[in-house]
Amino acid sequence: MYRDSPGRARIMRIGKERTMLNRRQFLQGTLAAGAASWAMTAGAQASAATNGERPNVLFIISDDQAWGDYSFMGHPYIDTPRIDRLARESLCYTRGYVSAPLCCPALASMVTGLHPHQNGITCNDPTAVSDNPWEWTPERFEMREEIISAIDHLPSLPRMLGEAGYQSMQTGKWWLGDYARGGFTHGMTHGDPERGGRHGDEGLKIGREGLDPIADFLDEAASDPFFIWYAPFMPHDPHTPPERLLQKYLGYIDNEPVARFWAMCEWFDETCGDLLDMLEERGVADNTVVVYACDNGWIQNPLIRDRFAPRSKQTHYEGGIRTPIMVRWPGRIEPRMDVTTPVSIVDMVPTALAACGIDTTPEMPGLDLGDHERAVARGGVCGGRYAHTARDNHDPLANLDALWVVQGDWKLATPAGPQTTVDSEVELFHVVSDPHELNNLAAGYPEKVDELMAELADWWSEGAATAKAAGNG
Ligand SMILES: [Ca+2]
Repeated sequence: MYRDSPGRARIMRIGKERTMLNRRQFLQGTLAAGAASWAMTAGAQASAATNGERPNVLFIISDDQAWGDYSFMGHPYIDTPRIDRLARESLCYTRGYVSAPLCCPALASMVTGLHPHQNGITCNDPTAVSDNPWEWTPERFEMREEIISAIDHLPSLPRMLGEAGYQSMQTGKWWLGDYARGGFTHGMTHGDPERGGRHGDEGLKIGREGLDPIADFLDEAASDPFFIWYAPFMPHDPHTPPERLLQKYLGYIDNEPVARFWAMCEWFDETCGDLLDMLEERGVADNTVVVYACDNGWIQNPLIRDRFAPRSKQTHYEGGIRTPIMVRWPGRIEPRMDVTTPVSIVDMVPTALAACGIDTTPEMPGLDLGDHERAVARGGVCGGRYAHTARDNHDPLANLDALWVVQGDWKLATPAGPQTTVDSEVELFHVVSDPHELNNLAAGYPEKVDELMAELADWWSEGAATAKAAGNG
């Protein structure tokens, strides 16, 4: 059993102290100061650079794929030749972590560079109005609007790049209303609830139905530097791969739900290849920074199609939070496979901004992943686990379930939050030797537990304080 410690005591107080934004205060425009700071930063940099010096940026974001579901990560059956090649050409960190194992908060971190307890986006959907979590009423749509309106004021990568003269294209998953609210100049998602707006609507066709909208965007935006958000609804369910791929994987395993998921991973890989080929064919691949990550994990339930197994999506275990994260910039970032350094998706925005010569905002905790020495020196990363459906629409903190820290070879996870539904013990895993987290070593290493608890508490309070400094308190 773990001992009482100052770090543990501080984590137990989370939610009892009002360290985080109240949603209504947030909506009253209290983020204006933060918004002004990013605009000034981006504007200053824009005047100092010319178009020819600035690279393009492409984010490739997988949806619901576990860290091991790639050939280059050692999967015995799934073929991912195009992402394997991207990994070989990249500075690839095989120990990447999401900010939260849930689509909407994870994607929000990828576009704002902030953790959920900083930007207030801590759930997928507002509170349910009945026992049916999928029932929607006008009031619930209003609650969604309240949650997503955060993006109107938060720093966002396409908005910051736009200040520097970039054109930007949103495709695929996007939870935050119309693409323009995120600062994109072009996009597919309208976000209109009357027309099925929730997590991407028209955008969800990308990849599954081809890449024409991106080709059209490139035709139109070729004269300016560009940013593309490619977050297809893949390999996410519905697991509807082409028949040729389904038959291939049914030849490997006599289990259709699993074969379908494996086939989806290869189908997603094919679309990534088509997209990267498109950059090559247009002669812009060498001047494009490609950043790859997945938004959360997935372990296929072998008994039920389109359903996930325990310890994957929505949990703090490696099957939920770990993903390879890679950066490719030919001639500028040396390809390397880093299998030891933990990194985070909150690093994606600082990585893109560094390549484009734009400063991060003071609130962004991440670093430029192209700076390998800094990433190694940092040593570890932290994150949270939050409820899929909000417990209190006006209190983002009420959705917190657990916190975790990965430091070197170790990982600690603890239940946290005033309404947590996680009833596990504090868990300490030596994740390098035990990547499937079978042996909880907390009882045998009380000093390591104390050390990581304190680190976790520091990270949480620093993030919460930064949110306050930006006007969220
Ligand atoms: Ca997802």
